[in-house]
Amino acid sequence: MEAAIGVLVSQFKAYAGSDGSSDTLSRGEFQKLVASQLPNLVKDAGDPAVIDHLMSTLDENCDGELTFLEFWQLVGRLANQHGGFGK
Ligand SMILES: [Ca+2]
Repeated sequence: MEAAIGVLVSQFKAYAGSDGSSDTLSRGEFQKLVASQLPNLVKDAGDPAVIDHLMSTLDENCDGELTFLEFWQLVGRLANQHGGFGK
């Protein structure tokens, strides 16, 4: 699990660092991360409407950027579905 957390953090930082603040994901950075890192777990990852919807459900303070903790909710949801844990 520690290795998995390390991967999540380093990948988040790599994508967050491409424009603006290196601590948060812009919409564009989020789209790139989802398309390349989560192509199977996120259905229709290439659809801009899917990205907009996900972004709006994750961006709790509605500032157009995802902090790690905002992004982390998606990891939890996907892992929950992947594990078949239900709601
Ligand atoms: Ca935010």
